[in-house]
Amino acid sequence: MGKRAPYISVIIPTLNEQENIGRVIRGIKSALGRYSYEIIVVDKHSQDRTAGIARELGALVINDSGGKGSALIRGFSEASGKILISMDADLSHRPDELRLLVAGIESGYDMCAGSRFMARGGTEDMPLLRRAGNRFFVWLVNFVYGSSFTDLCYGYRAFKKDAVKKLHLQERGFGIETEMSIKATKAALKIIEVPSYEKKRASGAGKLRTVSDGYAILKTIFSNL
Ligand SMILES: Nc1nc2c(ncn2[C@@H]2O[C@H](COP(=O)(O)OP(=O)(O)OP(=O)(O)O)[C@@H](O)[C@H]2O)c(=O)[nH]1
Ligand SMILES: [Mg+2]
Repeated sequence: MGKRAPYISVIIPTLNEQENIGRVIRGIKSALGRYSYEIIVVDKHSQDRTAGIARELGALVINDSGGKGSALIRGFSEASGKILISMDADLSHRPDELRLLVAGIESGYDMCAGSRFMARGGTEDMPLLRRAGNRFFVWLVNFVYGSSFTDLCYGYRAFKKDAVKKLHLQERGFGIETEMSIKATKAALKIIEVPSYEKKRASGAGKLRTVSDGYAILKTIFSNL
């Protein structure tokens, strides 16, 4: 991590991820070695050693009491890179895909979103109900907003910093990715999807609740009309 203003900011929301966060940060470091970058961990007052481990490994740790969306919004506002990347802390997102996300932005796109459902993408972390829900939401968003996404509720993405500012993101919870995609479409941002392979959460408990968070995502879809 360089001392100059970083080129890339990786923003990681965390809630009790002590078994995973160290490996994630080390993975980012080896993937981004030749770039200048910063790692911002936005932690919801984890009861475990998440914050301590992240700090020891050189990440900037910020506390935030809200949900995943709140953490990402906070992280984006604190970031000083030109390219901002959102990434989960549970090793679902492979650090070796970071360069592909960066390449999307360097090619001139405003948002480069990982997709599990395009050729060479995939997931090993999606039970049937969530898969069906995501598929329905992708269809609904494309139908209502005229977009052509292949994935929606997936948080491994890169943005041009100026583009994030234009989105005025508000979602505090797991609706954040849906909001990003809808608002990027409405703002006519240049969007590209790149294949991503989502691994199973390495350790610890997932925080998303399929039914209640699914309902929140549905509300997000209609509240942005
Ligand atoms: N700051 C913050 N981070 C959160 C919160 N909820 C989840 N996270 C983090 O957001 C990321 C995604 O959450 P997950 O629990 O992995 O959600 P998911 O991938 O849909 O669920 P699993 O498939 O079960 O892992 C992880 O890095 C979590 O630690 C929260 O309320 N606040
Ligand atoms: Mg996860």
